[in-house]
Amino acid sequence: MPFTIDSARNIFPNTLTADAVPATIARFGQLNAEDQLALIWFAYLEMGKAITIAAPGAASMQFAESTLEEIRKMPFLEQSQVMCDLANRADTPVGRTYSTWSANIKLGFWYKLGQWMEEGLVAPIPEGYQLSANAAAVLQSIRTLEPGQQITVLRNAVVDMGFDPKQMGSYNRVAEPVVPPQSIGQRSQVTIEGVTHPTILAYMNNLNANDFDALIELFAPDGALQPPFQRPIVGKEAVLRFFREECQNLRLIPERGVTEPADDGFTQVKVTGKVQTPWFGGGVGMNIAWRFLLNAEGKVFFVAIDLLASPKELLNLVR
Ligand code: ECH
Ligand code: GLY
Ligand code: GLY
Ligand code: GLY
Repeated sequence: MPFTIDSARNIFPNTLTADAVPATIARFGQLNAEDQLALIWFAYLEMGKAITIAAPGAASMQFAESTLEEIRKMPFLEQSQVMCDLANRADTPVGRTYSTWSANIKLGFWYKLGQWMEEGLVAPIPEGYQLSANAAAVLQSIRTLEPGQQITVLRNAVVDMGFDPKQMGSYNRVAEPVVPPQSIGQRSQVTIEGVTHPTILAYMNNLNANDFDALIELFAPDGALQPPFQRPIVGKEAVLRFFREECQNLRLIPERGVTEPADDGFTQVKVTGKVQTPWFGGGVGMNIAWRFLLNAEGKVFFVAIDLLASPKELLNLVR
């Protein structure tokens, strides 16, 4: 039977993903807005003792600047209301603007608000704020996650805020400009124990070099990419847009893998290793699996990127 995107999602079914992440996010989503904001504040402060976040670049901050200025000028009560409205996904002008932003702009916006909260320019979480029992339990489970899982929970919480874009009709997406790809001479070349397929090596090397135009040519026209805990993004145009909006300056450090024949002349490849985000650099190595299904022409028909349950999973290459 020929592969479909749906059947491709099940290759290497023994891969153990970090299900604690979506579980935690679901519990977080049940909390009221005040608890959500306070919980993130506490988690962010605690995590900040162990890992350092990089300041967002000016190129991404420019898009949030006028909204940030607007908020800075408000009285504390209004500032708190704006933040609660974002957490509540309320239909407000700020909530609508926020929804047009890429993940990095949303993160940069909160990064700045967090700085201003520390400096006393934006309403703080009230001193002595008592989390509800449920919120305290969610914070406790975040503490037990490994750093790569903690930052994934934070990122998802931030990405989910704002007015629901599905209810907005048509609007222009706002993302930071695409940086030029690294020059050929500067590029690093990965090596992967057990994997020599040129498509896989080129995938890693092109993504590391921000060469999204070369990267997308490795995909089949109807190819798909499934980011961690998300539905597949289908078709070259949508995948290229995702690369340009969300995948700049990542560092992929694949370590090992297996290559096996599949039905219809397809090839399945599982690779495990680390990924670093520009937000935390070498400070956080996420444990990742890539599950590739290549078609008979050697093009990517499907690739899933999974956040693994534990470092032990890096060695799990069984089918
Ligand atoms: C404060 C309190 C009030 C409320 C809020 C606050 C601020 C919170 C802030 C949070 C900042 C969080 C950040 C998180 C960043 C996480 C980044 C992650 C990146 C993961 C990337 C991966 C990439 C994988 C991929 C690979 C591919 O091969 C294909 C592409 C792709 C405190 C004020 C809210 C400031 C900065 C988790 C895994 C490998 C799929 C992308
Ligand atoms: N500081 C990391 C970024 O802007 O992506
Ligand atoms: N990484 C420290 C904590 O949140 O527990
Ligand atoms: N979206 C890329 C990153 O957060 O690092």
